[in-house]
Amino acid sequence: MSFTLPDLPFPKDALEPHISAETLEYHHGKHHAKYVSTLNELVEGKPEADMSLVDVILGAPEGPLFNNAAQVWNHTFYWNSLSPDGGEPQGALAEAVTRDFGSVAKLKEELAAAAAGQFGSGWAWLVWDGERLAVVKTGNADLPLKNGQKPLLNIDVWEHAYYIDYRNRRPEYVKHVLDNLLNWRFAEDNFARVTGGAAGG
Ligand code: MN3
Repeated sequence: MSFTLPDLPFPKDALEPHISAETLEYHHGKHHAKYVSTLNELVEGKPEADMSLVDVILGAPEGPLFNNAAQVWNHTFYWNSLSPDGGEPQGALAEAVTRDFGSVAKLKEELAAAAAGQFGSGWAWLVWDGERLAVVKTGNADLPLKNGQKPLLNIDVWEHAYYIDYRNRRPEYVKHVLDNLLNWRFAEDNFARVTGGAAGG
């Protein structure tokens, strides 16, 4: 068994003008693909080859196995966190956003600050910590699952996510994502799953 690169959940040009097809060509077709192929090289002939990706991540010490496995997971989650028609949060998630942040606008401010404030490569996340929603940032390949938090959405802030389209202007890339591309249906599905559909209860 080996780990595989999932297809993008949308056509390569679907996120334009905010994220170009050229960025996705590299980000999915080169970077994500490379994490998958390196992971497969690292687990070849080892018990991890037959484990789930999450089990590999949670069981790996700091180092190449963790980094590549986590980056495979982080990127698949990121593609699903993006959508050309993400809309606004609805239902139980919308209620939780209002309770825990005050408004969707405030949540987006916190995500923008986390994304801008991550020094060097990493990720900004909306998570469920078991009792409330929270915004967190992680460095390099690190991810909230390691801390027992349940991710609902993420934003890649590695330079390869935005350098073709925005050069060094990370906040501009993040603003375009926050205002146009967040897949709230994906976040709602994750929220229902991790809260057992009993949000706020
Ligand atoms: Mn990336």
